[in-house]
Amino acid sequence: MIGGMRILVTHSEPGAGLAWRRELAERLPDARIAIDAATPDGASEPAHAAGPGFEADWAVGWSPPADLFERQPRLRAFFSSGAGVDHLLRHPGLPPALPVVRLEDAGMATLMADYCLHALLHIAHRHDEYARRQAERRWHELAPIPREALPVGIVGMGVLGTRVAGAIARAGFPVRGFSRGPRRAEGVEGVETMHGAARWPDFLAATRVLVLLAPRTPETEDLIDAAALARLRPDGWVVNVARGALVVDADLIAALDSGRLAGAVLDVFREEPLPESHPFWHHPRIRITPHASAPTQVAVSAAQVAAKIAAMARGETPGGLVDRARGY
Ligand code: OXD
Repeated sequence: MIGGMRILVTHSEPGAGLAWRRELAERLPDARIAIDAATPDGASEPAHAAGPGFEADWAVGWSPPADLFERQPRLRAFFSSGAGVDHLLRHPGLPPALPVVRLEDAGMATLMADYCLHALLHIAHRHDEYARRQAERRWHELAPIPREALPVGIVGMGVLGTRVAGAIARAGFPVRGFSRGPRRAEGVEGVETMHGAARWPDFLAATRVLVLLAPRTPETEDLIDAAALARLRPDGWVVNVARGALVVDADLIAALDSGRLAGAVLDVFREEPLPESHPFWHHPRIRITPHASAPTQVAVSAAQVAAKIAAMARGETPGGLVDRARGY
């Protein structure tokens, strides 16, 4: 019964709600799709905003307002418009039994792989050092770091982690993937996988470039602290494209200042936008991007969400259904 369904788009970023509404409407022409009036696009586009009597069957979006679930008591599922669902699982109003569904790849894996490869090639070809030398007008050639001297450890071997691991392995870097439970990097040649708390110290000790791709859960919060950083190979790097809360900020800075770590490439932060006063901005060994490693590809993602809604309406279990106890 797709024709009569009502979908609410509730997105905290201006412009995103309208884009989602447009793309979903193309794929579900018979559905009624409205933007939450309490979001920026709902406020600026009253013609597309949900009126007071609009009770949605499904909702899609990012960081919904605090009272969303009170206002929408008939929801059958919430679809995250991003890869992560921590913004939803920490929402105080989220009904405990409401199914939460996340995007699966939806075009993000290629972008994420590009971002991580770019960081690795930057490291291997010593571009950070060249940037410092350029500031001093120093002409001095450096030998590239051989790829075999840059073993990469990927934390989180879900859909994105597996695709990134494959791309990095194909580029010739030694790669290990770490996950909470047993998981095979299926079909990915050259990727060794490790799992479980007992293997964590060995995984870190084998890693020089730590790439974080795990979801934020109570288990992963503060996972990368002074003790974890101290286990990495010398002249290590941290590349964080997952969530800022995985890393203890002060411990990362201390490891960089002591020379234990060579550098960090950070795309995500505990507080976003990163506050102007945060020391990461000015640290000479930190490179920052504004949560830009893999922006949601709205057309591909809307097609995926439309297919998942159709599957759920038929009574099927969609891919990407979040296990609320595990947190992803
Ligand atoms: C995310 C995203 O979950 O940007 O961080 O998709």
